[in-house]
This record gives sequence, C-alpha cells and structure tokens, in this order.
Amino acid sequence: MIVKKLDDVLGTEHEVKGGNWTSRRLILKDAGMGFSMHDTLIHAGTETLIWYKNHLEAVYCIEGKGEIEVLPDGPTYPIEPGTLYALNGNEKHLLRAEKEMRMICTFNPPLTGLEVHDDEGVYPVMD
Ligand code: 9YT
Repeated sequence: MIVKKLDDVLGTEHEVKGGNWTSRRLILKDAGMGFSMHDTLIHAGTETLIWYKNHLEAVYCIEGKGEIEVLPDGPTYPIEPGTLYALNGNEKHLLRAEKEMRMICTFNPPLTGLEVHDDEGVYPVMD
C-alpha cells in the first residue's frame, strides 16, 4: 500500500514546472498501478497547447476557472470545480486558465515522472 501527502512531493524532482503549469506527481509508473496521478496547477492567465498523442488523460478540476478548446474546430467547454474532461480520443486542445486551476490528472500509460511537453504539447513514451 502506498500512502503519500502532497508535501512529500513538493520541492522534489516530482514537482515538475512546465512554464504554464506545475505538476505535482503523486503516483508514477514505478508504483505499478497502470496509471499516474498528478495534482497540477494551471497558472492564471495562461493558454497551453496540449496534444497527448501517446497517452489517455482524465482531468478533474477541484479549484479555479478556465476552459478547454478542442482543436481544430472546437467545441470549447468551460471548466470549474467539479468539471471532468477525459481525452479518450487523444484530442489536441488548448487549455486556458482565467483563475489558477487545480486539476487532478490521471494518465494511461503512466508517466515515469520527469516528462515535460515538447513544442506540440506532447509527452514522449518513456521506457
Ligand atoms: C491539465 C493538463 O493537462 N495539464 C498539463 C500538465 C499535465 N497534466 C501533468 O503532467 O500533470
């Protein structure tokens, strides 16, 4: 069994700063769960291009306010606490935060821990 607190991750290599966001990675591939789980802050006033070609991601907002625009033609959905979105089609998207958003993110396959986005907003598959 794994029991962890956010404080255990803060200030370690698993607090990953991606420019527009800070991802606090709580469960990673080495935990053997088959998914990773992150407590992620999307900083206020930012717009981020993301395209997880190699991963499925589900995101649950617990704080803040923003929106997600599916590319290339929409739609755009508002995000507030209690909103979940699941990128079950590897959708390319723009994520905008009006107020800092705190998001619980799960990835399948799990991240190994140190991934950051490339220019297209993609995470590589790390083995
Ligand atoms: C919500 C989202 O996709 N944010 C970008 C960071 C990423 N989810 C992560 O690694 O926590």
